[in-house]
Amino acid sequence: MKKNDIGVIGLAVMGENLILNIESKGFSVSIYNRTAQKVSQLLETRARGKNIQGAYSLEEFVDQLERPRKVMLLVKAGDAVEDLINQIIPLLEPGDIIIDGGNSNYLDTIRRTELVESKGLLYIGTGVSGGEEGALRGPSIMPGGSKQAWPHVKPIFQAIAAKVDGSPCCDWVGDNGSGHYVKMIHNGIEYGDIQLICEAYHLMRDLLDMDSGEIASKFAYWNQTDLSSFLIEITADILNYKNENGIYEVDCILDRAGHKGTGIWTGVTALELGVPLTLICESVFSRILSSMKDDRVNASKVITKAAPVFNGDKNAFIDDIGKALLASKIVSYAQGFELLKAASASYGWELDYGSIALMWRGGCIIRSVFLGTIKEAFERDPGLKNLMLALYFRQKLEQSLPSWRRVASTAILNGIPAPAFCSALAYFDGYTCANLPANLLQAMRDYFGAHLYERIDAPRGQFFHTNWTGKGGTTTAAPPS
Ligand code: NBP
Repeated sequence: MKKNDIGVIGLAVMGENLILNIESKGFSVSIYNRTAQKVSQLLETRARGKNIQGAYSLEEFVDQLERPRKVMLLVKAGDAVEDLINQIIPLLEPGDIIIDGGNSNYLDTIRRTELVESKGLLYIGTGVSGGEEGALRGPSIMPGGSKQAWPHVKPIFQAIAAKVDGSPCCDWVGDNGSGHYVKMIHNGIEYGDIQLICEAYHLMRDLLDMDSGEIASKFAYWNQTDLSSFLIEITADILNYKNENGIYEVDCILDRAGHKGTGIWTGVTALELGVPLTLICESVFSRILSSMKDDRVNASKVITKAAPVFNGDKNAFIDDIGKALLASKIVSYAQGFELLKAASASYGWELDYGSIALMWRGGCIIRSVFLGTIKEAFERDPGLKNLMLALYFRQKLEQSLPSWRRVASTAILNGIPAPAFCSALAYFDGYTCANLPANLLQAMRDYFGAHLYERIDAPRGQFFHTNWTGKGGTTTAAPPS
């Protein structure tokens, strides 16, 4: 009997839809799930009559697969992945491939690649983005790990991935944990995009006193501009949605944001690698602050502050908000790509930034026209120092600057929190400031800890210490390496 092209373990929302997608592209699939009932359920419903074969033990599952076997896990990240890898390794033969398609932490993927390769097998950790719809109709797929495995999975992955202008939103990312790292940054950027949209909404709702339908029409308009993206599009849909009582559903939703941790991982790696990823970190903190609903309600009663008042030109300010959205988004992506560059250097991944932008251009949650422009910028200049310096983005930032400053300052003056708009602007101003006050900072560090400093009139790398009080000795801390 002919063996199957690939096996998928995990029949929740991602697994089920990805299996149907793979089968629809002409590949045969074996399926397995810890709770066996889900296998028969799927076979009797959406998989009925399709080239999909169920297995009720891992041994049976492995036996159904063509060699080199391709075993894809789509289970909850963490212990489930760990347990399954350990169970399946003894059942596989040299050259077989284990693929983790969940949102695993890239550090786990680095470790697992080493473990699996040490057993003579191959490992791929791949980001899969696009949710339920993407999994079924074409996700963005970001695979990394054992490069020898790529030719075996490439035909399947590129067939099922989203396509933009005929190109699949899937390509090889790099060694070990790079695929999951890129997916993590994707999720971090998603946090940033969502936070910016929410701040724009907040200003229109609470400062300009617009209802959801009115705000929806502005997002629908922005979706025809440089801001055109999946998230802007669904924001218009969501804001327009009325429930059975004729009330905008969004007005009935409790303002407590959830998250599953990939934003936190992104922030942690940014701090570790020394990249100022301010907008994404503010977005994570904003979700955490939103979850403190009871504290916020209490503080709003205890502390008095003036209500927002807007006396200006409403339409002009809405236009300002659109420009602030675009400028802040440019900063967010500039920061995200800076982090990718730092990680690439630190882990030796040799990431291709244009290719990553293309992978995110379709299929995934952050898909947008904007990513096409990022791809072009990196294609034109692969060594681009910072995305903000590319001509298109530089011009957009310069054109948006007055609006962006008006939005940030108006939000602050009216007590409407806009941490993503404001931190993006502060980053922009910091990045474009030739002379920051860190001279004073260095002096303080030298004063209290003899941490040394460089001088503007001496070569970089030459360090000085001053006995600021006349009472200290000449012993200093080691110069920075
Ligand atoms: P879930 O993350 O909800 O995981 C459910 C699956 O994990 C079920 O098949 C379940 O089996 C299995 N599982 C669990 Br839980 N513990 C297990 C264990 N110890 N051993 C074996 N199997 C175990 O599924 P999902 O939402 O489809 O997501 C799958 C992966 O894709 C996750 O890493 C997720 O973060 C990622 N992802 C999800 C989305 C999305 O929109 N949902 C988007 C992108 C990426 P059971 O049926 O026996 O309980």
